[in-house]
Amino acid sequence: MRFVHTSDLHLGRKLAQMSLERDCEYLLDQLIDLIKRSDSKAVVVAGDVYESPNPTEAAVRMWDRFITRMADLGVPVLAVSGNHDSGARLAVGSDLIARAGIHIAGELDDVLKPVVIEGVNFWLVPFVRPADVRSWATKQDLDAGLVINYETALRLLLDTVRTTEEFGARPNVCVAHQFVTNAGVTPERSESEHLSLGTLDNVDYRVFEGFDYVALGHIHGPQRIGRDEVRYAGSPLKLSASEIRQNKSFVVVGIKTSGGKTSVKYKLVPVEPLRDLREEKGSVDELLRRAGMEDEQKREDFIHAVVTDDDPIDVVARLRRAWPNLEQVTFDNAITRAAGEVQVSEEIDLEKDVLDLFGEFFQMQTGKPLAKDESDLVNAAFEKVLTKGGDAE
Ligand SMILES: [Mn+2]
Repeated sequence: MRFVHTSDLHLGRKLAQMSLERDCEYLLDQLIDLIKRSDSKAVVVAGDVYESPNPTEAAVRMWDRFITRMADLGVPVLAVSGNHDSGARLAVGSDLIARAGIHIAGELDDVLKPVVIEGVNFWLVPFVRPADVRSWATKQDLDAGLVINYETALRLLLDTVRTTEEFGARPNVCVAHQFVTNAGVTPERSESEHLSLGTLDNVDYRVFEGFDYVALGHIHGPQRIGRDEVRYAGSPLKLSASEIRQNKSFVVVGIKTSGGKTSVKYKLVPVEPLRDLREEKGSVDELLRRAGMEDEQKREDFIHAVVTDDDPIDVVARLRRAWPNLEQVTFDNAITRAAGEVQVSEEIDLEKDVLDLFGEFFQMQTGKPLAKDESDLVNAAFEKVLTKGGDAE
């Protein structure tokens, strides 16, 4: 059987204060096309359906339309709540809509019964904190110290799954939304994931031992963790500047059983964004020239501009006229380079001439000395201020 694995849709998220609604619709259309084209029998959404536990109305409508279209197609949806979602709100009416093939796990109770599709078990594990597992665990488990952090909490849950009769009966897919690592090595991360501080929330990939495929959500860059079959699909949209260089994709997973042996194949299918998020670096003149050569659609992209001029004027307004969806402007010039090398003397010599002091400050800020016309200007300004001050006394 074949299915598509995606995650981290973050419906309702904005980029540079602009709605991504059209972008999300465009990508959900692509997802549905891919499901049809690949003859997939299910679609997995591994958490962070929404950007927020209180999603916008537009986001709820989008998800509603998506699951309705999937139900009409007769292709089951297997979704879990992520750390951005409210499990209870995402899973509202889940027992009812499960009858239409839409399976949404938002609470721990959903974990212990698999959804069986075409002879494959899907175990849906919503994002859980150790405290959730502690209130679910038996007193014996707790006394034995089995739930002390994210890893031990998840291990207890999955150990329980592994001892079920169903687990031994069919190939097993686990759907989860956690921070999974290999021997404590941090995977490629991006700033839009909102991970908690520290590393106590990480879970070693070995807790998924015995599962034929682990469909993960949470990390936004597509990657395997520890083995090929433990995989982050990544977010299909670039959600922050830190994701500019990621290749966004959906995963098509194939599971085959013959002679009692299960084999898993997977393929990454690139996602084409409606509007890309890309970095453009150069002087303002260069950037404007480049923008002028782009067609109308390309100029709709989100632009992260890195400006190299030392004395740029009115940059944001000028760039926004060329690229209306300017995401952010940062600078890589003499000023920012000097900022890393600033040395502040411990004492300021107040005996020094005020123009000399200003000259030093200017050099610290810009990395170059005052030019003749600049120092004339500053001199004139100081003269004016200092004389006026004298008058006031
Ligand atoms: Mn996420």
